[in-house]
Amino acid sequence: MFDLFADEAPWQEPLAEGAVIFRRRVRDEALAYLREIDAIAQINPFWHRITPGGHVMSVAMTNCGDLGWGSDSRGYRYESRDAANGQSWPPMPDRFRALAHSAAADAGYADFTPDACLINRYAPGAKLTLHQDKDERDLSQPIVSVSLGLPAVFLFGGFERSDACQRILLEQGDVVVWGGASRLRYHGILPLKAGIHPDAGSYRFNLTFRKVR
Ligand code: MD3
Ligand code: FE
Repeated sequence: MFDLFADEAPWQEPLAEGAVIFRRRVRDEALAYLREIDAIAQINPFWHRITPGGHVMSVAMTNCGDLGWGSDSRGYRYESRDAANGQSWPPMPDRFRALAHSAAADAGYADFTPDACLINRYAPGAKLTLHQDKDERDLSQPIVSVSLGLPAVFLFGGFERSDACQRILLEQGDVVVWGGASRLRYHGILPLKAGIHPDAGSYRFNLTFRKVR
């Protein structure tokens, strides 16, 4: 079949105050992103964190950059070493750093210099329950996210866990900048629907760039 959308250019949509979605922004570079993720995971493999409540997270995680997000029975924190093997995190690839900086700038956040990149890996059924990201020191700094592989339904809520949520499909190449009034909104990911993606197989990956310190 002739693919009417094969040459579709990226486009952007305002999501909420302070939040912008850049649809398909890195779609043409997806394989390069996936190869960088593979190289990072060769050194610091994905593993499943334990929540402070004692549950094993369904999302597997690794990190790159100076700091990595972690969780154990004592709480959530950013750490300069991988608790699984005592190694520091691999450096943030130039491509990652440049994208985070340029997407933030295009959304109106100048000078975004992330020091952490959390890499989430979703297998079928993996989910992220509604939460706020508030372990970073300066909440005037945005978070930039990049979605790769299988699509997922993102839940975008309000400032209370019980507030109604918008449902937004995030697909390979989508980049979202979350800042300003959106920075403390509750959000999550519904259980991943099984599928085979031509570039990423049975997984979804998500990068989140953060300025922690
Ligand atoms: C909205 N990750 O790692 S990225 C996370 O797809 C996380 O793996 C999801 O939530 C994922 O913490 C969603 C989109 C995202 C990231 C941070 C946000 C949305 C956000 C911070 C504030 C508001
Ligand atoms: Fe989050």
